Amino acid sequence: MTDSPHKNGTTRRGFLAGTAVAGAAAITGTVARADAPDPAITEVQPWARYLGEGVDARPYGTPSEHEAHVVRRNVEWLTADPISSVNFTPIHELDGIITPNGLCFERHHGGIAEIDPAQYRLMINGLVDRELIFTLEDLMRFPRENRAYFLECAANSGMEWRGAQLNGCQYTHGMIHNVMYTGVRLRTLLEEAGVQPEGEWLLAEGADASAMTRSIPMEKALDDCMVAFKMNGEALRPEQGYPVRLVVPGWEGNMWVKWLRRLEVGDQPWHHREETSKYTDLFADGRARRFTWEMDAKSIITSPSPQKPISHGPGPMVLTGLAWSGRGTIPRVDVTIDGGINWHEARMDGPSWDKSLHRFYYDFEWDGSPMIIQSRAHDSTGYVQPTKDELREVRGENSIYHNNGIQTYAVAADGSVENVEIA
Ligand SMILES: Nc1nc2c(c(=O)[nH]1)N[C@H]1C(S)=C(S)[C@@H](COP(=O)(O)O)O[C@H]1N2
Ligand SMILES: [Mo]
Repeated sequence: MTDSPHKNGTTRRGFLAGTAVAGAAAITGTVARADAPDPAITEVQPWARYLGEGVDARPYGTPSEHEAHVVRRNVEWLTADPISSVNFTPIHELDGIITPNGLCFERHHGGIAEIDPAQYRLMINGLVDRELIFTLEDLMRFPRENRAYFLECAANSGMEWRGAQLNGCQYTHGMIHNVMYTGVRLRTLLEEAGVQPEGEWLLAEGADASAMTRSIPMEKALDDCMVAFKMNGEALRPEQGYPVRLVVPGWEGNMWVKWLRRLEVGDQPWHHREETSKYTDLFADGRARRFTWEMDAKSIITSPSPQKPISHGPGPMVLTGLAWSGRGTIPRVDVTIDGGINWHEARMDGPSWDKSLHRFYYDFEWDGSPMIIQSRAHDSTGYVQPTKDELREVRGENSIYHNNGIQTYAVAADGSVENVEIA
């Protein structure tokens, strides 16, 4: 076997040679321990002294008890009550691009609807040739597809418009998840109903207590929207709209109606609370910015981050994060560790799918001194993620939604990390 070049020019041979000398790790730049004997490897450990649980002990598997801290969390003072509220995906603890089902952030306006799948119905009415009602079983008989898409709430990072607020990317960027959906193209169902020529808008309505409704232009409905019943291979979770939710790729999460019960075809957009007030962006002069559905390109370093400080000393380290765009893929992410003086092209790894999360890494040798770290996404349309100040120049500081500005972290010599802004 040949020596494969390791990062920083350290080779496999260098690694092996290094293990011969106690304390050589720092010198060779390897991360493995050489200070034997290490009881964790030389002693028989407790878990090897007894037979473990058998195959039927855990019919539905859950994470190790040592991962109990990896959970969705909310910020209690953010909303008045947990029924119309939000919690956040622990993105600082995850890797790759897929969000595990139990960790997908939740945003409900009227709590979780608990729907009996046998009583589930989806209705298509309005300007159609045939008004239709589908059962869940009916939906399963149409050709289906599998696609991974991110869902980002338009309010993600919304607390940060006036300056650095919340210490942790879970809270500042965790209103996002990325799931592999299985479902039927919305187009297939609309063709079954026969959309009439004047039918230019679609009203999607949820079956939950909030009966949330959103207007969606027919062009988008006929493009890549899905009526999904599986997430990451299994049934949707109740929190995510069981048994059926609308998937509106690249567009703000609010349009992805959960517990989908009705689709009405009309000739103009509907006007209602969600659309006219809550999810409207304000410009500095008070004018409103409406119909801002596509999510702009954005990125966030997930580790190191305030909840994920550096836990080791100087030497090799992995910086990683997520990037996404509602308009396509992310061919490139830049990373700086000196507050923007030098930018390095990050290493993209994993699938590069349309309107899906992308994973980036920057593998480097940390010299142990403080750093100012940032990431900057470029999407497949050529759009480059703006700084927060560039965004504020256009949108002012009274905005809530669609904050896709570059995040800055200050890393101290002890490895702790803080959410900051630099001029
Ligand atoms: N029926 C219904 N659909 C809904 C909502 C809701 O409250 N009711 N919330 C919306 C909002 S604002 C967002 S951001 C997403 C959140 O999806 P999630 O809970 O899967 O994260 O669902 C959207 N769909
Ligand atoms: Mo949302």
